[in-house]
Amino acid sequence: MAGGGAGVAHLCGPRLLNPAVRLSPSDLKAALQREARALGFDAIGFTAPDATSEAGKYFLEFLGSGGHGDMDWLAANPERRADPRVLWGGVRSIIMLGVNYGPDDDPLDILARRSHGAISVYAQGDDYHDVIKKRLKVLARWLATITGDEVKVFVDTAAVMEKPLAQAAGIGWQGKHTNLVSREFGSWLFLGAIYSATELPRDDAEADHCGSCRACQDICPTAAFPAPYKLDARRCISYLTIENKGPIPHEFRKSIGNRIYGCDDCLAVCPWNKFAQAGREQKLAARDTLRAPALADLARLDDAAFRALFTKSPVKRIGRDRFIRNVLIAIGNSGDASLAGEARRLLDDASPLVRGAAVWALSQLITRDAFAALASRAGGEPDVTVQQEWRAALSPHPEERAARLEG
Ligand code: B12
Ligand code: SF4
Ligand code: SF4
Repeated sequence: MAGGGAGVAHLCGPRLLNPAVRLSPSDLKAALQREARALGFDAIGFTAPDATSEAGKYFLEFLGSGGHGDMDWLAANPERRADPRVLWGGVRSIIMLGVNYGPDDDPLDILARRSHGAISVYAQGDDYHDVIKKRLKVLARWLATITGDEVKVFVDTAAVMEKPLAQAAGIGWQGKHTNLVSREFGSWLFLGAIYSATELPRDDAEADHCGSCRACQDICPTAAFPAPYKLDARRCISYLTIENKGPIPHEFRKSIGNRIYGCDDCLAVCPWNKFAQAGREQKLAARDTLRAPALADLARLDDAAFRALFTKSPVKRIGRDRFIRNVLIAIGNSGDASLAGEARRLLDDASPLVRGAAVWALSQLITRDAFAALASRAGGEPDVTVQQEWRAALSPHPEERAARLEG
């Protein structure tokens, strides 16, 4: 997933080297592999900072096309992300690590239960940033103690292209859906990186094993792939439900279905998942409360209840209002008239983001006449974007009208 904050930890080991532990580079690499596995990492690979120049070029093209949408943090200092040596001139080796978070059921099953919300697999347990970063720090400290050289650790939030680096380190390849696919773990690896000032022997890069398959392209509900290996994040449900701060564009509302936080479709459909195994880290395992929460319950969350339900979960990052916006889109798509009362109640919410989504949700669940009877409420609405939602919902051709308003 994505994140904009600083994710750098500088760790430096003692300069004193114990001759007893002075290891050859290949012995050091083998020892690191053992330590990593003991710490709970499922995959480890080694590469060099010059390994991803091609990816850097594609990244700059992606920014040029505007594919990053409002993720300004992704576009900030692009030269640092495109080339690890610009981020840190002292880097000599990059150690890429993966943690398997394979689900114990089919993540697509929940999509048919439309009165329940689908939270993507990665967000049903504790926040992986916290879980993985702690381990990366322990491993990096271990390395720094042995070598005396400086190290830095990154997971997700820093200017690091984790997927191309993981491919260069042999952990997997970037599939046509742009995520890293592993022959051992399928689509379900979280990634993290250690940059080290020590020279270490690099691994061979993994080759592309997508072949003629295009299952991930075909299943995408919002046609977010303009071409294989290229994602337009602005169309991706993960971006729309997590990164996007404003109203969800009308064009995508129906395709979102009951996905209330992220999306797993392109990952789940990959044939390489036949080799996947359920993750072994309990902290990342799905909490029962987050596997298929009822939309009716979620719609009633106030700020305190939202924070309590999503303690330590990545979902907490988007805040209650954005989350309820997503829940309302799912309510509008549920076809469940018993949820209309929840949408109606949220017409009076303090947040304009929530009120606007409530207007749309209600318009999807009650008859045109019943909705038109509420028209007088539109006049009292102080917020311009919510007024637009009312106008779109009351027009004879709501989606057409909404497209004109957005255009
Ligand atoms: C920004 C971001 C997002 C954005 C944009 C996603 C994207 N694909 O770029 C959004 C919000 C949409 C997102 C969604 C998700 N994310 Co995210 N995200 C990131 C983040 C922070 C940066 C990724 C990035 O640099 N994007 C910019 C693009 C240009 O880079 P790229 O994806 O590598 O693109 C390459 C290809 O397009 C290729 N390419 C381009 N043109 C061409 C042409 C040809 C011919 C070829 C061969 C290649 C090629 O070159 C580009 C550069 O390598 C990373 C963490 C990190 N620091 O790396 C996590 C990360 C990628 N996300 C992750 C996850 C889990 C997800 C989701 C699955 C979450 C969910 N369930 O909802 C979805 C998946 C959506 C998808 N299909 O990608 C994991 C992926 C783990 C893995 N095994 O790959 C990461 C690595 C986080 C982590 N630390 O584990 N994410
Ligand atoms: S995560 Fe969902 S919306 Fe995004 S590219 Fe994959 S299938 Fe499409
Ligand atoms: S679904 Fe097919 S095309 Fe997509 S990443 Fe997996 S193997 Fe590659």
